[in-house]
Amino acid sequence: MDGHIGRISGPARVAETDEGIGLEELALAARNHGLPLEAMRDDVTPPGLHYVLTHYDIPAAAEGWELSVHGLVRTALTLGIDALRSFPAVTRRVTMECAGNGRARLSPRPVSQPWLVEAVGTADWTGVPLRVLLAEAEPAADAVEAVFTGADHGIERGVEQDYRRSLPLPVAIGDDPEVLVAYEMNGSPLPPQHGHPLRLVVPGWYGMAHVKWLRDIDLTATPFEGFQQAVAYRYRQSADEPGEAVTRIAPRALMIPPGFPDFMSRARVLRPGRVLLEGRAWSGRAPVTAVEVSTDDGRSWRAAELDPPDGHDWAWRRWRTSWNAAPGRYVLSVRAGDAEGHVQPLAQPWNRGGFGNNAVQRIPVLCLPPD
Ligand SMILES: Nc1nc2c(c(=O)[nH]1)N[C@H]1C(S)=C(S)[C@@H](COP(=O)(O)O)O[C@H]1N2
Ligand SMILES: [Mo]
Repeated sequence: MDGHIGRISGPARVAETDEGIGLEELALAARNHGLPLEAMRDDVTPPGLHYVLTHYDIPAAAEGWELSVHGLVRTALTLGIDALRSFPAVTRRVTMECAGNGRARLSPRPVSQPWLVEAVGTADWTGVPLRVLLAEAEPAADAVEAVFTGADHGIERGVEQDYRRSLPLPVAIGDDPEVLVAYEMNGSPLPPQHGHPLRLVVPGWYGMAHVKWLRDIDLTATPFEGFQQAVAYRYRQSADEPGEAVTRIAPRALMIPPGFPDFMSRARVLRPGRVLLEGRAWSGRAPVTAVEVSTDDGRSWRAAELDPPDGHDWAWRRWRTSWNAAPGRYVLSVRAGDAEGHVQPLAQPWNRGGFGNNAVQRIPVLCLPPD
């Protein structure tokens, strides 16, 4: 499972690759999928091309779905979809990225969904701000977290459980970013794989926080210690340290691979002359301020042109530059930096779960001799 971190033995040894684990990874990779990088041409990811990550099975969305808001509140709420739709709707453009994006490049490779760099997508999400629902419910003074439960479940470490994650109350009721209880994606009801009929959208946070098939919100007096919070989704080097929680998205820029593929040489092939290099950049921590491109495998860098802010503060931004390609072999890279000074590293930030690996993308390119 994404965040299934119990089966590797630390940086000094390679990951286990027995048949059972190999098949588990194949099963995950067969049900989930990434964004074809050429889909970064679009501001909003076209239907069906947004990445998908489900840990368990997609639950049936029965008629009469209800969201319950309870626990440390003055007024417990039970809201059907029509009741949620009767609140003023807001739409936010949000880039979502799996915390495991980049995992497949790590060495040793943590055994889990083997993303290269494609676990990302951008959608217009419509729904009700969570803070509006919580204001109706009136949290008690001693509430510290909101715990969100999805309708899907499975067994983790021998214990059957629902997919469940929490947010600190200040994040849940914050207005920047504003957390949404969403019922539409790109103007249509949520598709089954993206959480139909309800999901959480937490702008700027890695995917695991955006609980799909949302059916329950519980306000609690103590921090949630469940599997997907306290065991999975922690940055740790060894199994016995508590580690740090995985929260916001580290900056990343990606390039649409130019030219066309040659699977034998694993290089992109193109012809000499001017080549448009373009892609997207994002950060869940602070606005992206700079994007740089390298054509010599990271030895030298030059600035790319970054689109100005367009009011979608939690969505990726387009960047582009042009390159005069001469015959030869190259490795193209791109890196983003944000307003808080975070810059993408050249080397992998290794951890047991393979989270937050935002090492720069490398694209081998072969530029052919002139025709
Ligand atoms: N209920 C539930 N919510 C979930 C998950 C899940 O397995 N079950 N996966 C999480 C993870 S790890 C990610 S990366 C995102 C993926 O959202 P998407 O499939 O809509 O792109 O959903 C999150 N929400
Ligand atoms: Mo994820």
